[in-house]
Amino acid sequence: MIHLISDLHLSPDQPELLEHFDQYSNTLNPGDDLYILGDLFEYWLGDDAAEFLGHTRVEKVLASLSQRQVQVFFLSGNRDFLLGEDFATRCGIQLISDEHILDLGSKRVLLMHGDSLCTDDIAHQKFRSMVRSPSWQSEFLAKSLATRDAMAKLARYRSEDGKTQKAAQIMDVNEEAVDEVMGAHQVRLLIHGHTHRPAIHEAGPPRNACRIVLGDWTPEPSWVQLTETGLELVFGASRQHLAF
Ligand code: LP5
Ligand code: MN
Repeated sequence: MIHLISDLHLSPDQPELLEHFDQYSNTLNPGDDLYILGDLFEYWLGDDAAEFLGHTRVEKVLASLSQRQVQVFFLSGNRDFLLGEDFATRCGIQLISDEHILDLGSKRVLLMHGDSLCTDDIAHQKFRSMVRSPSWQSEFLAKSLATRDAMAKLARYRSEDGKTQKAAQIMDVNEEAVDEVMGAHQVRLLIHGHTHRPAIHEAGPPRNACRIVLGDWTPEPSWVQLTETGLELVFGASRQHLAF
């Protein structure tokens, strides 16, 4: 079985989120695959900052999954794009890139975090291209943990403040961007997170495409279970199905 989650936004300030993740992890079986589609963490300052941020227990939960033969794949989000190979090695997980193709044999599925699809949000796309550049990242990672933390907190404050002034539509995906990326990868199924608007969007002919949006984990976990014949999206008390 393939499982997909995103947007847990784990933070030591909200220990119940890690409890939920631990409980969810224990429901997965040996041989299962877990895909984390970004924003596992509230924010990430680099792999040398796990202890500073109070995330050592998260490493243990991830490591115990790989010890139980559950393979974990991680695709980073706009909060944890600085998560790297050191962390992955410590936890026994595998990093995958945004726009990852999951090949089910009979079906190819495109996996993304989703923020790159919000192309109407010009401020975010500018911020994204800055912080995703290798030169910006190496400069940032060379700073002290205290400086990085102060910068991240300022960015978080500015982001929350900015969102109060943006229309909801601007913070959703742009349909043309969705069509473009699905066309470029020749897929009919896209699964992403980021917007925290869990849903199954189906586009009839001529596109015959489906876009699945994962939910966040507040107040309850959200996930997708995927097989070759269909999927189930769970959020809150809602369970939605899609047959292929
Ligand atoms: O994350 P969320 O849900 O609040 O909003 C996102 C977009 N915001 C972001 C910014 C992140 O929240 C910040 C993450 C911090 C990561 C820590 C490491 C890196 C530190 C970086 C330090 C510079 O992605 C938001 C979208 C929203 O999703 C919906 O799609 O609208 O986009 C923005 O808010 C764009 C803003 O322009 C971001 C402004 C940040 C300004 C940073 C200036 C800080 C300079 C510090 C210099 C000392
Ligand atoms: Mn996000």
